[in-house]
Formats: sequence, C-alpha cells, structure tokens
Amino acid sequence: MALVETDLFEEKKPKAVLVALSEGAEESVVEASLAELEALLETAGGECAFTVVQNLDRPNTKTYIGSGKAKEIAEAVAARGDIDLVIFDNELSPAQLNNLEDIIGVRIIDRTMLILDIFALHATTGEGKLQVEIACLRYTAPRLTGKGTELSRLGGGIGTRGPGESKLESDRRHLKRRIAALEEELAEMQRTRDTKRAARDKKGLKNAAIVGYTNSGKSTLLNYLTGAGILAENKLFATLDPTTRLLTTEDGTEILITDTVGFIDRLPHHLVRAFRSTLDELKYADMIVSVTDASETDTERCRKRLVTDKLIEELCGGDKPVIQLYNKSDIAVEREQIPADAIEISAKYGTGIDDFIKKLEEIANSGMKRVRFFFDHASQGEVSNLYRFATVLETDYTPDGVFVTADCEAKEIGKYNRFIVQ
Ligand SMILES: Nc1nc2c(ncn2[C@@H]2O[C@H](COP(=O)(O)OP(=O)(O)OP(=O)(O)O)[C@@H](O)[C@H]2O)c(=O)[nH]1
Ligand SMILES: [Mg+2]
Repeated sequence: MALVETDLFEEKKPKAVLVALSEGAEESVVEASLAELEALLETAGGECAFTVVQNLDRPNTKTYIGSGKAKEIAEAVAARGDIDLVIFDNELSPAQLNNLEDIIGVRIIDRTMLILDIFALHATTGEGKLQVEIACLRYTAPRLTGKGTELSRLGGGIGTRGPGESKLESDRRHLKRRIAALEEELAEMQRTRDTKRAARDKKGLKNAAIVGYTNSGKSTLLNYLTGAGILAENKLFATLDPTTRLLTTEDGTEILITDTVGFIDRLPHHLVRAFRSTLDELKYADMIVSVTDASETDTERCRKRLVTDKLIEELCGGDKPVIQLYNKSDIAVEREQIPADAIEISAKYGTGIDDFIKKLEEIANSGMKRVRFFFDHASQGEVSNLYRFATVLETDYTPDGVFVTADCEAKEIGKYNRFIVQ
C-alpha cells in the first residue's frame, strides 16, 4: 500500500475541530468520547483546536449536526484560518460527509476514518497492511466523489494515509476488483496462519490470548512475561499484528500467549471484518486474559470493560475461561471499585504477576487433552497407570512397542512427557 509519509515529525501539526452530538447521552459520556477522539487525533499526529458539542437527540440525515450548527462551524473555521480539518465523533454517511464538506469548506473526516488512518500508520507486517488496505477501500468505495483532492491536501495527511489518492479516484468497479484481489491475497496468508496454528495444536499446547482496550498494557504484559520485545507505548493501537510467545512457568507448565490488536468503543466494522484472521487468534484460544487499565477513573474503566466484554463475547463466544487483570496497579485510582474477582497487577513493575501465573497454570492444567504416547517394551508397565487419569481411545501394537491415543487430565500429562509423540 502506498502510504503517504506521516506528519508525526513535521513541525506544524495539522489542527482539527472535534465535533460530537449528544444523542441523549449525559454530558460526561459525550466528554469522555470526545477526549478519546482527541487521543486518537494526537496518535495520528494532529492537535485539537477546539471542540463543539451539539445537544440533539438524533443526527440530521443530511448534515449529521443541524445545518445551522454546521454554518456556525464554517464561520469559526474561516475566522481562525488555521484549521486543517473537522473530525466528527461518529461514522458519517457518504451524503453527510459531502454536504458537510460543502458547507464548512475544509476536509471532513469521521471517527472511523481517523481510526483507519492510525491503523494505516501503525501496520508493519504484510498481513497487517493488507488488512488495513481492505478496510480502507471498503470504507472509501461508497464515499468516492471525484472531488476532494485539494481538500484532502489541506487535511495535512490525516485520513489520507490509507490507499493513495489516485487509487481513491478510480471508479468503484475498479475498487471492487482490487478489494477482491487483496482478499484473495489475505486468504492465502490466512491459510499459512491456519497451518501454523494446526502445528501448534498438534503439540497439545494451551493458548492464552491477551485482550483489552487499546493502551491498557497488553504488550507490556507479554514483554514482562516472555521478553517478547514488542513495541509498547503510550499511543492508541500501537500493536496491530499478533505476537505469540511460549511461557514456561516454574512448575514446568507451558502456555502459548498471544498479544494482539486492542479494542475501542465503536471499533469500525470494516476493521473487524478485515482483521478477521488476526482476531481469529481469540477464537482458537483456550483462555482469555482480559486487561483493564486501573489507572483510570471507575467510570472510564466500566465503559471500557463493557466494550471489551462485548467484543470478547462476539469474537470468542462466551464459553472460555476469562482471567480479569487490572493493570497499572502502581498508579491505580479508586481501588475499592476494582471487582473482587480481578487480579491487580503492574505489567511494568511485575507486581501481582505471580498470582496471575498461578491462575494461568490452574486453568492450563484443568480439563482434558488428547495425547498420543509411545511406550516401548521396557516401559509397558506405565500403560496401566495411564488408565487412572486418562480415557484410552486407541492402542496400536507394533513390534517395538505400543502407540496409545488417550484423553488425559491435563495436570497429569507432565509426568508422561517423555512418552508423548504428538
Ligand atoms: N505505570 C504503568 N504504566 C504501564 C503499565 N503497563 C503498561 N503501561 C504503559 O501503558 C502504555 C500502553 O502500554 P502498551 O503495552 O503499549 O498497551 P497495549 O494494550 O499493548 O496498547 P495497544 O497495542 O495500543 O492496544 C505504555 O506507555 C506503557 O508503558 C503499568 O503496569 N504501569
Ligand atoms: Mg500493544
């Protein structure tokens, strides 16, 4: 994908006006959402000039906000003369986007496009880039107008780092063909991923997936546990591509742990769809490690937990064990509000990690696992012991010894490690 150079290190950061509708929500809820939009903007390399909130129960179908309000913004923008773009805190329809651009006269983008832009900025691997490009094209296709070239340049890059301009201007049929071709490419990568996963499964290793709101400390946690060396920083969506590492605990339990893309409120559905193969890591996990940032207010934590719990349910189904971690305990606030079933940790300093590992071991060693053993003649005596904790499914005698396939209690398998063939 032809990404335009980032503006992150340019002296002049693009200035944006942030606009939200109340849609009946309380003031504090709208404020929190705007604060998140501002954090997204800063991650994309821009800065907020001022914010506008309109109290309106339902969006205007033509202009999202009221047309009077849109004119007010146009005047304020013209008066200041230093505004590069206006960002709306929700997804706009193609018509709303166009109408607003006509009235306000600077580039208009919406929450979805801003998130897509950050993803484009942070994608590093081929698969990540491909997934972002598909999401961008799917978002852009119905919004093609042919105009907007000069406007987008005014936007200082933000919202344009997806596919290059010339591509956006070609007709929709061309886009459709391009999306199909990219999806085929992605499907090929997915097959490779599936093969790798199958190889891992064969070894009978348990998988844990770390999930949680963006910036909650997932990568820091995997780094602390395994020295994975993943980039962890105070930015939204620092991680897009999944990293899996093997954790061997003191009692010898082996668990594969995967860190992956963070969640956010109203995660654009184009991204969820495009990142399906990445998000599948969650579907195939044996357990989920859900990370919440304990350094935020209880209201913020609850809001983010709700978003996270909903996405876990949607992406992994509701039947997996979930470990709740409240991270950043070193700077936690309103600690009395942290749920009793949660483990408080600091991924940065290692506090509480022992309790977390104990819980991981407990879950990894519970339940049954299907294992194939080989016992040579000298160790045939072990076979009868096996029946105490395993259901033997198949025995296969050979001149050298016997192959046994059995469903075993996971916590007992360790003792038989030397007989395992698969
Ligand atoms: N004080 C403190 N800071 C932490 C702790 N854990 C993580 N952080 C900081 O929180 C920020 C985000 O951490 P990451 O590990 O990148 O968060 P993430 O969940 O992987 O974020 P995304 O990949 O963007 O979804 C970084 O600046 C970390 O240094 C902690 O236990 N204490
Ligand atoms: Mg991360």
